[in-house]
Amino acid sequence: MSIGAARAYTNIALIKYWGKQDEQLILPMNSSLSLTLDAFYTETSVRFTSELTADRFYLDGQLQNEKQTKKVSSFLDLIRHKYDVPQFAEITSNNFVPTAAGLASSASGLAALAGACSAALDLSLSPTELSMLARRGSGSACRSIFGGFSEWQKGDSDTTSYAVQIPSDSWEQELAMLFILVDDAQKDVSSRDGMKRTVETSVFYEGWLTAVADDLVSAKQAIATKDFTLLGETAESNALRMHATTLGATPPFTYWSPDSLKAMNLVRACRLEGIPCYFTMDAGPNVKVLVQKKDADRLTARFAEEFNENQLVLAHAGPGIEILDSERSLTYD
Ligand code: 2P0
Repeated sequence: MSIGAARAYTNIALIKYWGKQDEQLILPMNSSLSLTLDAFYTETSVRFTSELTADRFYLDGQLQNEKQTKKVSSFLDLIRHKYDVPQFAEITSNNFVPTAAGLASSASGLAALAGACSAALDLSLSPTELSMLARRGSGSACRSIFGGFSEWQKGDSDTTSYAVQIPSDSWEQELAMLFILVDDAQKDVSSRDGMKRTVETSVFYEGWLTAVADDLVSAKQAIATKDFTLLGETAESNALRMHATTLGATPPFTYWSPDSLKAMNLVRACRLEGIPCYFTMDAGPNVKVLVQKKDADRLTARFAEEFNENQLVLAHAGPGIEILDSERSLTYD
């Protein structure tokens, strides 16, 4: 019997991953760049045992059904195949989020799972190898291996596509991100389905690929020179470009809801009022606002005038993956 456990924090992309060149290997069409955050994380323990005849997955204390276990089991199948492991596993995973507003993240979840498997099987992987492995579970998970800023270099094969930490002289410690949790009245399009539809059908996808390469250069320059305005403007434009591709898909779709627009407009108003801040959005209606730590309280107070306080969560830069004492983690059962 082998046991391992890990904690991984979620990350939010400032330059988005949007589209795959290889769906099986999860190789992206473009490189991306993210900030790992402290406010949302997942702790996962994995126990491989010959007592089981199928994987058993507990999420936040609830035993998951076969459909809910599929993504985890597919990842474990990969591990079993790659490392010649015959056993099934019991997986216990807990998402630590400040509210119950659907903020569970595949980035933190699959990164923690990869770390727990690596610990359980004593694989002695380097951070780069762990990033490659986490990528096979969920693309964005490869960036959560590292704290602070990380860049997922797209590569063109299983061993050339992984994240690296971006040197920043700890500049990320001066930044914060305010999450605006927005109700979603629409039917969800998963990020996996959304990016696939966009790559295959969007008349704007070529434009995205051209723009994102330049945006990445600008974002890295901004980090190197600690230029908050350049980083914020680049991230906001990049998010809008990603979301523009969904309107050019067949059938068209959008992740925006009326309250997403309200939050975006409030960010623009805050800038005019003298609070430098910039928004980004992912495959859902929530809006995330990049701000300097020194302005975070003012920004939060301004948003509290227009949104409920329980819709607002302030996050700061977070650490990379941590391997946990597996005995401790098993007490979450
Ligand atoms: C990102 N997103 O860079 C982008 C921006 C959503 C929008 O990575 O199919 O859950 O498992 O590789 O990592 C969400 O996609 O997708 C994502 P898969 P994943 O953060």
